[in-house]
Order: sequence, then C-alpha cells, then structure tokens
Amino acid sequence: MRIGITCYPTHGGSGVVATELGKHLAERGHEVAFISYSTPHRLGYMPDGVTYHEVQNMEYPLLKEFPYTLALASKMAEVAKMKKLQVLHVHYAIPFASAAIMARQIVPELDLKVVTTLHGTDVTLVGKDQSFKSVTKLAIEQSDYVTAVSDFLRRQTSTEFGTSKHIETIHNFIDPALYQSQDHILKRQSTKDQPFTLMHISNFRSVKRIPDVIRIFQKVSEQVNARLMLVGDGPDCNIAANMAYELGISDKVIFTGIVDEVACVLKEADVLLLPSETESFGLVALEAMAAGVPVVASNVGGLPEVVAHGQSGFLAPVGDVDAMADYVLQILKSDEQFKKYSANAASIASDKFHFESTVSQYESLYERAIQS
Ligand code: GMT
Repeated sequence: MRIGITCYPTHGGSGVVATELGKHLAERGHEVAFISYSTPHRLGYMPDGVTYHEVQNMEYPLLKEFPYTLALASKMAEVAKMKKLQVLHVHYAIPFASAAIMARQIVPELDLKVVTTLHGTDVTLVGKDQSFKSVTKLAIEQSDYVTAVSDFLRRQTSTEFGTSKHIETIHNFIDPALYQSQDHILKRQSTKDQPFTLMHISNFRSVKRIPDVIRIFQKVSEQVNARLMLVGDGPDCNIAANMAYELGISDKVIFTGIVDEVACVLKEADVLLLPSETESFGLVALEAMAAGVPVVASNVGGLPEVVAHGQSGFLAPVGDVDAMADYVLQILKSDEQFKKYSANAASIASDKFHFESTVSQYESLYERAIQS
C-alpha cells in the first residue's frame, strides 16, 4: 500500500510512534511518504520505501502567522497525486486531521482515506480548548477512521466531544530489541556501592508534574544513596533546578538535556518516575519497561494499561509523592526485588506491546479503509 504520514517531527511520543510505524511499514514493502515541516528526528537514514516531503514556509507581510495547516493540506494533496497515495495517516488531531480532510477534497479523484490517530494532549488538553474544540470534533468525525493510543483516550474522546464516531484502540508499541540490555542488571551487581539512579524523561511541561519528581527523589535519597537523571528539556526544567538547589540536593541531580535515543540512557536507570497529571499512554514508561526498568507512575489516563501495578512497577494517585517514594524503595530494597520487577517489566513490554502486532493492526485498518 501507499501511505502518507504526517506527525510532529519533534521528540514527543507521537512523533516517535509515527516515525517508527512508517519505518516498519516500509520494511514490510509498503511505500511511505512523510509530509512535515522538517524531517522526523527518529527517521535518521532514509530507509528503502520511505520518502520525505517538506512543507515550504512562505513569508508575506500581510500574513500575521504562516498558515501552516493550509500549506500542509496543499502539500499533502501534491504528494498524494505524485505518489498515488491511498491513505493519509495523521498523528495528532490538531491540525493534521483538518489538513488531511482538506487534502482529500483537493484531489477527490484519488479517493484518499484519512486515518487519524489521537495521541492524548490533542484531546485532553489542546483539543478541548474552546479555540479548537469545534474544529477538532469536525476533523475527528470527518476522518474515515480514527484510532486512539489507549482505551482511556478512546473513551475520553467520545465523552469530551460528545461524538458517536467509532474509535479503535491501537496501543503504542516498541521494538524490544532496541531496549533489551542486561547492562543495568550487571551494573547493579558490579557497582553495589554506586548510587541508585532514578530517571525522569519528558518534555518538562507542567502536565508532567516535575516538582513531584523532585519531591519523590528527595524522599528516596533520604533513605538510600541515589541520584536523579532528568532527561529532556522544557519550560519546567528551571523549576527542577531551583527546587533541587533549595532542597540542597543539586549535587545529586543530573540534567542531560534532550537525548534522541532514550534506550541509551535507560541503561543507566534503576527506576523511571512518571507522576504526570494526565498521560494518555506514557510511551516513555513502555520504553523503560522494555529496557527492564521498573516504573513508578501516577494512576491516571492510559498508564494503568501500560504499567502492571505490582508487577512492572507501581501506580499511585496523582500527587501522592509519599506513596511513590515508598514504591521506589520497595523496588530497590534488594537485588532480588529489583530483578523480579525488571524481568516482569521487560516481558510485559515485549509480550503486550511488540511492534509486529501493532503494525499488523494498522495494516489491516488501512486495508479496510481502502476497500471502504
Ligand atoms: O505531552 C507529551 O508527552 C507529548 C505528547 C505527544 O504528542 O507526543 O505525548 C502524547 O502522546 C504520546 C504518544 O502516543 C503518549 O505516550 C503520551 O502519553 C501523550 N501525552 C499526554 O497524554 C500528556
């Protein structure tokens, strides 16, 4: 099949999922055309069967802001015609679903099918804002097919937008081989006197509750020798630095900045912290589990569909930093305990979220769309 993919080419989970999906589709012999304002950062080398088409920016004094959605729609139609695309698969409803629907109307002769995958904040934060709500609802209802990355998000979308549109859940996925490494277990055995490493990976927006990450770490570091690795960058990084300074734990907190391949840093981690306010899926939790790193997260959104409480980590109410700190200490209290949670995390990640199964689900969805 010939599929166009549009996503945010940045470090967020939705861009990662879209890019990895495109690469796996190309490995299966499909033609994949990425359409965006810059090359998706995980695309790296251009695999066989993958092309990249850039939306050109146009400066004109009269235009207060560059109308990216309109330029994207035109580019989608142009690429669809050139590559004889059958499906436009957009990741993140705003503004990509609207652009794809416009593209479908520009080239009606192609009978293009629009598949929209909802990733979370496009529904739970941005999409429900009054500035976008009506256009987001229209885009969801006019997409040929809609998927959500968790059952939570599927239900939340129906409720939030009061829509009867059929939405399918297709969970996010990983390639376990990219994360499987016994390094961290060997590291634990060989460097017993080294500090435990707690890790948080995100875009450091307020939804991630960065102050809770610092508070959890402070409580744990009062009980065991530990350090905190903060991976990523964003508006709340400075809050983390200020809090660490005020609490006198700056020497134990490491800021790595943005890391492209989180699998590399996850080898250093003993526990991943993800105390978010909301999280439609929590791709980073799945990546940690695939690397054998147990997760302590908030019991919200799609996280209970990812983290098996008491097996691959623990879930606690949002803001309950005492409980989360206790769970971290429970995981770290002995090598046997750590190995148990680590092995569970890796096997659940591989058994339940393997890319082979997910890519096949998307393939069958495209086939249904093309035949409809
Ligand atoms: O807010 C972020 O974490 C970025 C956002 C994105 O668009 O990448 O993440 C959303 O999509 C990810 C991939 O499906 C999910 O794993 C995240 O849970 C989701 N973020 C939220 O719902 C807050």
